[in-house]
Amino acid sequence: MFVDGNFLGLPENGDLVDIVILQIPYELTTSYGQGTAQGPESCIIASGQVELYEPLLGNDLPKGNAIHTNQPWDGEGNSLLQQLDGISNYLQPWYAGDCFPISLGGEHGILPPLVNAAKSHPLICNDLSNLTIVQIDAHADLRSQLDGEVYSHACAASRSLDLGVGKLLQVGIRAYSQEEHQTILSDDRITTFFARDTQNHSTGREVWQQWLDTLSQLEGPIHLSIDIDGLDGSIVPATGTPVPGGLSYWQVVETIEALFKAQKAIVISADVNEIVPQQDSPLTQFTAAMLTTKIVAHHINAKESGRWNSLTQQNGKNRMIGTSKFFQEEGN
Ligand SMILES: [Mn+2]
Repeated sequence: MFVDGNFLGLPENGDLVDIVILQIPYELTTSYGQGTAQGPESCIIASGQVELYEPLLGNDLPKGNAIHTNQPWDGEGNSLLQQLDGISNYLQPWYAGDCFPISLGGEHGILPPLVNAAKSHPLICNDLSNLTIVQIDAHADLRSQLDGEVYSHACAASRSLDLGVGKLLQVGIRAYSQEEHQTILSDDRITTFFARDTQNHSTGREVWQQWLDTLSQLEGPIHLSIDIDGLDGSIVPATGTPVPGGLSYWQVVETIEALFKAQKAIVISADVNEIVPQQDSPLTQFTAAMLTTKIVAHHINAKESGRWNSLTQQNGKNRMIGTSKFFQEEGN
């Protein structure tokens, strides 16, 4: 039975939730392209065309798992800070450690409220220094501000580090300012693999292997943030700011594989953002849907191998309902 509006068209399974697809149609500061607010819905529609057979699992998805497609974030809030709080509160109930949340965006400005929501995860326990963010992106997103806006998508990684995130790994990076370059060089928490190095025709293979090795050595909880403009612009022409010279589809898949295979790490959540519905062809949103499906499959594989359960089984079903006001200024 195909269910319209559900990821992969899969039916819900009562109250059971193993994996939740969250939709954040947030668009406030995208500087160039328009249309990321329609991204999550377009990705879910495109997911209806993704093959359910997953070679990794040797079976069709969801392979006995309950995939819940949640109602989209309501978009309410009279100011940017209220909206960021709204996003954080929308996400937080799904960060109790008993299911795997995947957020579809929306612009990359969703990352700081997502990180804020992740504080309640049992493996984070309010200490974000435990958390590593792996960021696939064309842009470093390390500006201190863009056009005066500190919560711009161009500052998403900076604000996440400000919240206390312990480690940031970036790949695909090929558009950045001098300030961002300085930050990459001087901040010990940041490791950046530039696209110019990983995509080089003669030496790129070796650098790419170093990236995969770096991922395999990670420890502790991981959030994977895929800005789809990290892929080459030819594959994702409808994203907010398509950039040439980016990663191939298979490089992103290899990154997902390496991350979920890292023996001392556990991927606790992921997001796929900056999706814009492409009009002439569904390639952009279909690529996003394919990558989201790969994440789902790798999470199921991690669960089957016992690595997910062993780290979260102490947690019950007592989800906290968010009342966070983290992003609001005093007196607001
Ligand atoms: Mn980004």
